[in-house]
Amino acid sequence: MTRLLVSILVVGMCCVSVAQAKKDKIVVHDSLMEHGDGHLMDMDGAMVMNNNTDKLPESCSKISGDTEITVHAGHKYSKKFPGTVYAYDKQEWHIKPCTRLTVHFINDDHVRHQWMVHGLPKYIYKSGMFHMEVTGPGRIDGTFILPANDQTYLVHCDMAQHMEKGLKAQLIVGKGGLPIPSVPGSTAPLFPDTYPTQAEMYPKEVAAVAAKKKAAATALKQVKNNGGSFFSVILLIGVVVGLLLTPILGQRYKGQSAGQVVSDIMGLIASTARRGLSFSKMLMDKIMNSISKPAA
Ligand SMILES: [Cu+2]
Repeated sequence: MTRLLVSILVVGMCCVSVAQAKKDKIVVHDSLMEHGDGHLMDMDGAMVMNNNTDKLPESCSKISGDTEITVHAGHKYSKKFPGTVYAYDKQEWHIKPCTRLTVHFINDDHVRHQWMVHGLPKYIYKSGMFHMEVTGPGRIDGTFILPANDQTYLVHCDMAQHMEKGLKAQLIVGKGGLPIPSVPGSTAPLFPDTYPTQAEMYPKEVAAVAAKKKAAATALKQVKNNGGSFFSVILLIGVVVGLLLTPILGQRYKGQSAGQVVSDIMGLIASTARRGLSFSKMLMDKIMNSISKPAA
């Protein structure tokens, strides 16, 4: 019986592993349809835009050589960059000018990822772009020819938030140009995160809190020095009540002028006094009635 259960368990685990492996299997998209102008697509979410194997950029007299790179995109590559969700396996590629570059782009995730280059000559590449994308685990191959000038090109995934979450890199041709900012692990961020102290962020508010604490400590000290006299206790209670009421009143009278605040407080006092008098009168009437009422 035990052997039977162990056998069932082992077979079950094997089935789960096989199913997972099948799910993560990299699909090779090698039967793309040519739609014209270097636009290649299939029905399974794979696409290359502006594929170019033979049109020379004006700055090149000939193709200097053929180079192939394999690029991975996936969540697992982001682990070395805290705060990111996705990344390419590399963040920089150095390529010689006028190279015919073939990119084997592999998406390791179960989402849609792209490898897009921007800033290419628009007379060859529509919108100045070379674009590859794969939906789900899969591989796609595309080729383009780089110009002769030393330049650094932005590479990214244009799916919403994917670049901001780490899918950003740079393609450095020749000596390169100005670096692309905020490439994870490679270049300085455009908007660096800083971690200022509260005192640096809110100097007035922090100073006010410190002043209140100091006032409370001074009052307490006076109470101790005076042996807890009646007036000192009253002073301490006043300070504590004041400290407690300050944020409440501050919230209530936020944005109001001093005149408005005084007027509102006077109104509150008058209203409270009227209610107190009214209550006292009602109480007195009841007492008088009960006294003057003849006993049954
Ligand atoms: Cu993506």
